[in-house]
Amino acid sequence: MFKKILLMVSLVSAVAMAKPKEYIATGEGYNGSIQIKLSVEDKKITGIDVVKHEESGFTKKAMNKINKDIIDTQSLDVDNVAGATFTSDGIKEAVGKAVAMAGLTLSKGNKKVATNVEYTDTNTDIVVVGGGGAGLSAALAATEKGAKVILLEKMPMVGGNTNYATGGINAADTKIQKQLGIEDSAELYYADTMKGGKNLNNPTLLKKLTEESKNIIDWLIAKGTDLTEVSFSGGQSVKRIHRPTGGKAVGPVIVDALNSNLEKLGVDLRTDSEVVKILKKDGKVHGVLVKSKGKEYQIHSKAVIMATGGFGANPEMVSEYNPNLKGFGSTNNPAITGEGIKLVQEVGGDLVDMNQIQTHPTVVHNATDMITESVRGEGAILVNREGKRFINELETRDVVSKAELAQTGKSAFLIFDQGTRENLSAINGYVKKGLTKESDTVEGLAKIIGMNAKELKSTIERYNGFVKNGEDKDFAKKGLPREIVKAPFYAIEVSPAVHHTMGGVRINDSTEVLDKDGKAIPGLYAAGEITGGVHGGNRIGGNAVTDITVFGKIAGEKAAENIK
Ligand code: MEZ
Repeated sequence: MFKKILLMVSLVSAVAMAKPKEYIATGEGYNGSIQIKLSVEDKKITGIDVVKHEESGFTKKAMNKINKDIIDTQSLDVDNVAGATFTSDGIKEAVGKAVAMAGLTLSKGNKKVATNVEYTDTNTDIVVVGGGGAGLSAALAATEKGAKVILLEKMPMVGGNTNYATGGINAADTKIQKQLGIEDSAELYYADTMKGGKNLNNPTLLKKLTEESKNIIDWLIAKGTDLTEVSFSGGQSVKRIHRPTGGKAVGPVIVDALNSNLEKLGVDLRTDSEVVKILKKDGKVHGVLVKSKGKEYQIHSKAVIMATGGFGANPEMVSEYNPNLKGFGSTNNPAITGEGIKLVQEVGGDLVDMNQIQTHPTVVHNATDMITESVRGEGAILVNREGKRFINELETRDVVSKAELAQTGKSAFLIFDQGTRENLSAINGYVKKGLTKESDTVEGLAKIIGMNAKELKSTIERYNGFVKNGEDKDFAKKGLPREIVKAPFYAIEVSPAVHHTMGGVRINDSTEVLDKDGKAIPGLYAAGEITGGVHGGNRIGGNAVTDITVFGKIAGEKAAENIK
């Protein structure tokens, strides 16, 4: 009996000894702390689990990749995941601390990360090129219609520019607007957008966009997207920009929801996979040539959907098409470099409106961080260096950008209060990143930003009077949600930077790519910022997300129907 107990005790302790040791530590990510659990066995890292974090859902893949790379190389000298730099750094910081607790010595030098997937030539029904909002919508819609889809993304993770979309998604006549008592219609939405686009928008595409907008909100919500609030954005005559609860950034929420649906359906998603050629034979597109991990292979398909985005992060292409923008910064994801547009051109696709490039007026001065238009929608004013307002803050982006460039120093200051911050959680991210200056008094704020305190105070008091009376007597701004009264007060110096390329591939309202004669190229579709015509000469804030999801979904559905 005694022997039996002894045997059991030693078995239990053997099991206990075999268990890896665990260490908990935290690092700072983009939205807050990231807590990890490091498992160590035989002086080696055997596991890294993210226990708690506040990062956007789309960073899940980035975290998994960093963790895997650290384990594979037993080193912290691994590359950050592009587009998720803060998250990558946060993980590394936490792992570094846990490693120190464990007393481990890690290898130095960026060892080559082992890659286990090597692709070879293959067949599918539809290839979707680009894993941003348009590509994810297209892949999901096509899969739901029964097509076999391969989704290719050149970056290590999905989301593209959509991961950066903050303000929201425009839609008219939606159930949410009705619940909130906002009267709107597809016709009014069309009229606002056509006016904002300087009457250069393609009427057929715009009609489709505005009519489908309410359905896309229903579709996105059905896929798990949180959209409950509606606010003002520039150039809109009613509250129309839909966003997640608490004013969270919209893009990551949509990417997360669509990506989760694709994962559930088991769609073949290949990251780090760049398309270098569209294959076309006898006038018909039949696949793509893909470069992945230094090797090329072909995917043969019945249709190809191009959803690679615009060219806002390609300064050469921007200044080639619009020399006035030479030297401007960009808000775009570094992946948005326009190769997809060139690939479509190579197979005969026509381009439209290529010189129509938009700047966003509130980008941190001399940096690339976009401060969402919703900050103005929620009550911020813009003042110049002299402390004076100079424009209706909710004018269209071209108008506000131009007015800013005419001020001393070619920049302006966004001024808002704690009331605005409390209604827009995106601001918490700006504060955490150190983009804001703040003070408990207007005078204190003026001092910090080097502005005449008396002038700023009198501007704010005058503006608060307009809010009280419901009329902006200086600039006729519509939407005066709150006075600037609640401390602390905040300022961010901003100036315009390239934000959206309105031109691109010519399509019809079924998203078929058209050639110079206006004929559809069989088997080739395009959706999202790679296309041109929807936004005309100036895109209204909140219309990009509508564009990518409405036309992404149409592309997936049409391609799936047409291959039957
Ligand atoms: O549509 C946009 O680009 C948008 C709403 C940006 C923003 O200011 O948040």
